[in-house]
This record gives sequence, C-alpha cells and structure tokens, in this order.
Amino acid sequence: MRNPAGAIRAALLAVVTLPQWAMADYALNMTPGVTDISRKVYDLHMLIFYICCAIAVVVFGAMFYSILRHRKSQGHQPATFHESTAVEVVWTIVPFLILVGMAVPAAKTLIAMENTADADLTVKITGYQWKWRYDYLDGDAAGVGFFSNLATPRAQIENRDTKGEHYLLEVDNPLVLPVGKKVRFLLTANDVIHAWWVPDLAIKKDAIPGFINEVWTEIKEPGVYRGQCAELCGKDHGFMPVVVVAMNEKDYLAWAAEQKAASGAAAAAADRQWSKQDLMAKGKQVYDTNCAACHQANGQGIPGTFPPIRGSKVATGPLDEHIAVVMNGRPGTAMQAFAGQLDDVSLAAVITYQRNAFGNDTGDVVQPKQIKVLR
Ligand code: HEC
Ligand SMILES: [Cu+2]
Repeated sequence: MRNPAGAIRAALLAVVTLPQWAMADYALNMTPGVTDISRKVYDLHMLIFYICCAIAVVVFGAMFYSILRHRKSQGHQPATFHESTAVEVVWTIVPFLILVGMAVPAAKTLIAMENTADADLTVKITGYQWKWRYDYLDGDAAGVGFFSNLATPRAQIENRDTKGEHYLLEVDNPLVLPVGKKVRFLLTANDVIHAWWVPDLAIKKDAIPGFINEVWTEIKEPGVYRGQCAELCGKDHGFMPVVVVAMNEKDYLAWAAEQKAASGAAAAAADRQWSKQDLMAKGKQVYDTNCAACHQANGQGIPGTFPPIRGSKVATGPLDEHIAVVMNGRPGTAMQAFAGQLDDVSLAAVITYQRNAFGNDTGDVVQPKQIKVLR
C-alpha cells in the first residue's frame, strides 16, 4: 500500500460514520414499536441477541485460541476429556441455565400477548382477497364496519418511477383506534388464509377462514402505523396493506360520530332515484376498487383466469342473472358474493357500470331500490 496512513484514516472514518449510514434510511434491526408488548418483544430480541453474541465470543475464542496456541507443529498432543465428570456436568448445566434464562422472559411475554381479558373495545378483522374489513363490535363506534382497500393508484404500480411516499402501504379507510385503550382483535378470513401484520404493534396473526384468532394491543402514541398481509394469499397478496391510525380519545369520538352519520346518509342515498350519469361515475369507482384486480380496469379480464366483462354474456345478457352473479358470486371460484361486501348503491352502480362501460352499451340502469328488494 502506497499510503498506509491515508488508508488507516479512511478505514477509521468508515468505522466512525458506519452507525450514521446504518441509521439513515436503512434500518437493520427490528423496531421497538409503540406498545408495551412491542417493547417487551424488542427487549427479548436484544437480550437473546446479546446472549448469542456472548456465546459466539466464548466458543470461537476458545476454538481459535486452541487452534493457534496448541497447534501440532508446536509439538502439542491431543488432549482427552474422556470420562471427565466435571466437564460433563459443566457443559450440561451451563446451556441449561442459558436456556432457562431465555425461556423465563420469553414465556412471560407470550403470556402477556395472549391475555386479551378486560379489553375496552373489540374489533373484528376479516381478510378478503385482497383487502381487509374492520367491524367495531362494541364501544363508541359499535356497529361501524368498512373495507380497507389499497389506495396507491394503479398508474403508480404500473410505472414505478412515480412511486409515492407510502407506495403500497396506503389505504382508503384505515383502522382507527383510540390511544391508551386495550383493544381486542378477533381475526378471521372470508376466503383463504391471510395474516394481519403491523410491526409497530408487534402483531402478526393469521386470519383463517372458519377460525377466530385473538390478539390485543394498547397503543401509547397517536400516529399512523403501517403493515401488510403476511400470508401468501394469491395474486394481489402484496396489495392489501394495513394502516392503523391511533387517535386521542376526543378525535376518536369525533371520528366514530362521523362514521355513524355517514352510514345514515348512505341509507338515505339508497332510497332515492339515481341518474345514469351518477351511477356510472360511482360505478367506475366501485369497479376500480373492487373488481379491477381480477377483471382489469379495461374490462378485458385475464384470459383463462378471470373472464372479461367487455362483451360478457352475463354483462350484456338478462339483467337478473347479472345481478345474481354479482350478489351471490359463483361458489367454488374466485368470484365472491358481493351482497355482503357492498351496499345497495354500490351494487346498483357497479352493475350499471359493467352493463354500459367497455363497449357493453346495453343502456340498462339499475336503481339501488332494485337491489334492496333482492336482499
Ligand atoms: C378475486 C377475483 C375477482 C374479483 C375481485 C371479482 N371477480 Fe367477477 N369473476 C371472477 C371469476 C373467476 C369469474 C368467473 C367465475 C366462473 O368461473 O363462473 C367472475 C365472473 C364474473 C361475472 C360473470 C362474467 C361472465 O361472463 O361469466 C361478472 C358479471 C362478474 N364477475 C362481476 C364482478 C363484479 C361486479 C366484481 C366487483 C364488484 C367482480 N366481479 C370482482 C373473479 C373476480
Ligand atoms: Cu392476504
């Protein structure tokens, strides 16, 4: 090396600035999160990590010391530990103590994680292909329920140069929770296995059709916490993020009141007569959010997997059958029953849209009232 001093200085500089690089936008460690449980999980992770480091130093230290200082070329003979009771006892008891030292705090944390008793509020979380549904079962928002769909525009997904700040980690309706309250989650799924994962809350729990899993959280700080589905659940598994917004009590109450008012307004909207233009505008929005993942935004479907809506015999044929397919789905296929997922207005709008968009110019208009009588 021509300039050893320069090289040493460069190396020192690298070591000194390394933590800053690591901190910048590249986090290697897990997050400590924003709940007591997440902090316990983090502490447990660090404790066990340090124990592993200490074991590594001791074991590799002994190994390298022996290899170096007791090498054959120096005339050393192999040692025998054969039938040494003392050594046998030590290498049984030491790992036993280390294991117990890890198992005690780990079991304590696990028990705390499973203890869903005395919750202030219960929210049912249901996984769908490919969105989440949240139903508030009690508390100030009792009766409120909604779907939470990916909000990243399709254009951004197709052209990744235009990625936004929360690319694929943003939704139209986040799960809103009050801070400082114990919230119990009941997890299940409508179709296949999903998993609800929010690292800041240290929650990753499977949502399984026909089963109900329980988990809980108590968020300390107001804020927005993001996560994802963590169980490979089909084509758009990477497109069903989780967003939790934690609010203080006052904002949460205002939000709950707003949600209740909105569902009242939706009921009123279902009773009035809609113009074709309004149904088409609303229908496009419903279609892009709920149907385009399979039938595609241009209505052409994916040959062999998802049928086209453009020119479809159902979407251009008898109206009754079209309504029946959308409301009841096609059992045994990916075509879900949308009667339980969409309200009367959304169903009327999306069916009107499918019958008039993509060149399906049937001219048919479906009113929300027509859907209401079929429920
Ligand atoms: C998860 C994928 C998926 C989503 C989302 C989806 N569909 Fe389907 N859809 C299908 C599949 C698969 C079929 C074909 C079912 C079969 O084999 O009979 C289908 C069939 C249909 C048909 C009949 C087409 C024909 O020509 O047979 C209509 C109409 C339809 N879907 C409407 C909708 C509407 C409206 C939405 C949104 C509210 C929607 N679909 C969302 C997968 C989906
Ligand atoms: Cu999923």
